[in-house]
Amino acid sequence: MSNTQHHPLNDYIEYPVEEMSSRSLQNYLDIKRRHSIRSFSDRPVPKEIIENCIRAAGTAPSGANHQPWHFVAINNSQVKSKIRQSAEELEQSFYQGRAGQEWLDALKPLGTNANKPYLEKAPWLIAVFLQKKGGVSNDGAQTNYYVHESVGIATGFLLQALHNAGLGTLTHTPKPMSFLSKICGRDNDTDRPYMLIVTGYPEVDATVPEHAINKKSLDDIATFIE
Ligand code: IYR
Repeated sequence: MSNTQHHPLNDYIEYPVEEMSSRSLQNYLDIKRRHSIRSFSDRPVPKEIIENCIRAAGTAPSGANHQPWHFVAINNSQVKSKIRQSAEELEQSFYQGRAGQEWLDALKPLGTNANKPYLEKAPWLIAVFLQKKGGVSNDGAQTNYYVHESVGIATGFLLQALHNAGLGTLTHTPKPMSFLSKICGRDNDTDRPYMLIVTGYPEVDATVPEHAINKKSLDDIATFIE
């Protein structure tokens, strides 16, 4: 039987409009400082921080609240090395032509290449998996809904949480990513690799490509119908 009980919304906080205004601006200024970086320090980051960030990701809304995600957080050197090795092999063929010229041209301003030392150096890699089936109890049978949307939102929450905690982040999507299932001990039939998040302290000489700082203006990204 399904549980149809409802609870009062007792953890909602209403702020005065002026405070909403300053909070919305402050949040924009804070998240605007998040940049994808590719140079990480090997300084350790306590597991508890990663746990809290994954807890935050797990509060994301999802289709029928099925929470169709699984996060594998890795700080084991051998496992990170395996991931680096597999990812670099794939990236080599990507950059040597599999990507096609248009894609390679689009990546040029970022200066990326097949070399991924940060996959070993950063203290934590978080592999995000998407589950097409499983339901709330993750019994494997029930269909999950809007899985890409749900996992995308949860991954956004995770990036925001890591940034808010004071960590640098990189979203990494080696293609194809199926090697991650095996390395992370997930069943590829149920758990599809969605994204790999690299996190840790930025290296002191970390840089951000000019191209990546240029964000579209509000006029470009939004239309208001009043
Ligand atoms: N996965 C490759 C290529 C890459 C693709 C996109 I789209 C990017 O925004 C950045 C990189 C790599 O990590 O190098």
